[in-house]
Amino acid sequence: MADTRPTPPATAVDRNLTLEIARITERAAIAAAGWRGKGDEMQADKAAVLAMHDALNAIDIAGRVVIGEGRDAELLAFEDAVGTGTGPAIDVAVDPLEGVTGCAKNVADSLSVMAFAERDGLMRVPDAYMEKIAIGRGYPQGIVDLDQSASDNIRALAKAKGVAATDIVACLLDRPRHASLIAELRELGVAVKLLPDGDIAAVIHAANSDDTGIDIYLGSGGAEEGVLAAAAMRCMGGQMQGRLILDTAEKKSRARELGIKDLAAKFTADEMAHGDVLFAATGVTDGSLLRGVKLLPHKVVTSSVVMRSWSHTTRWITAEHGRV
Ligand code: VTB
Repeated sequence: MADTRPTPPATAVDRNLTLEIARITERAAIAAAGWRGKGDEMQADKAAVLAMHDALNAIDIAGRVVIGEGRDAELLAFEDAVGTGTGPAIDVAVDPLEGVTGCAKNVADSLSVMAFAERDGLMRVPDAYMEKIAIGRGYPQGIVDLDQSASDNIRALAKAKGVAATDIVACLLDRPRHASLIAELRELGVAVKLLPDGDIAAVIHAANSDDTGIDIYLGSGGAEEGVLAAAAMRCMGGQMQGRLILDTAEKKSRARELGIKDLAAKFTADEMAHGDVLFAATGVTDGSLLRGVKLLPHKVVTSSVVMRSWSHTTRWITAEHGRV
């Protein structure tokens, strides 16, 4: 079949970086895997950060960290230059070990995650929570909205899907702060899936409802994870909104410093991650999205997903890394 797609714009991210970005999350996941089940979150995170940093600095991009390990971090700090410095200008979002607790306890859904975007393609966010809502593709634009109650969102979604509210599966982080939201969903008879961690994977699950059976992601999680999830959503299609929870003067002033004018604004996936975007994740522990790293005597096996927004391509990559 002839490829009749239009040529990507000059600003698009070089598509060959899809393999490079997967190599980087693979390296970070392999490094973290050595710390699975050791009960040491800090060492697990450190190993993933170092491996991601080193792998990232080996590739030919003029990169800049926009979502990173914090302002004062030793490696992968906000605004750090990354890559060899030669090559395309890329904004980078990293979460070397998403779900550190899951890794330290060796339970499900610990991942290494990263996104690349065109310069200024990723929203800068303060260290804060973000209220999030996400559904898959195929629904009318705007049927769910952070300004509607959870019940109204569920009813609208069920109606659009042609099912009863009791057939809707919602997933959210299992946190005390979600108690009233969970009660509201239960009142409607929604099937609630509670996750210990990992709301990037949760948003991906909601976008992938044919495979996962999850219709909607709701609740609050990290703002940085929100931007990474938005990058994935851009690649997969579907709808997402995020709104920062700026409950202290410090968070508000940091948001302003980062250029956010309307502190109460809802942001779409497109606003959080725009232009051409690449997203990659590699499993550290076995999870609902990806298999964890397999450390065998003669090889290491990794399982990753890599996506690109321009082409809406999703690649599932199993890689065998020989040990010599
Ligand atoms: C989520 C989740 C992460 O943080 O963003 C969550 O995706 C939000 O913070 O895996 P709380 O844990 O404070 O609720 C993580 O759990 C990572 O810590």
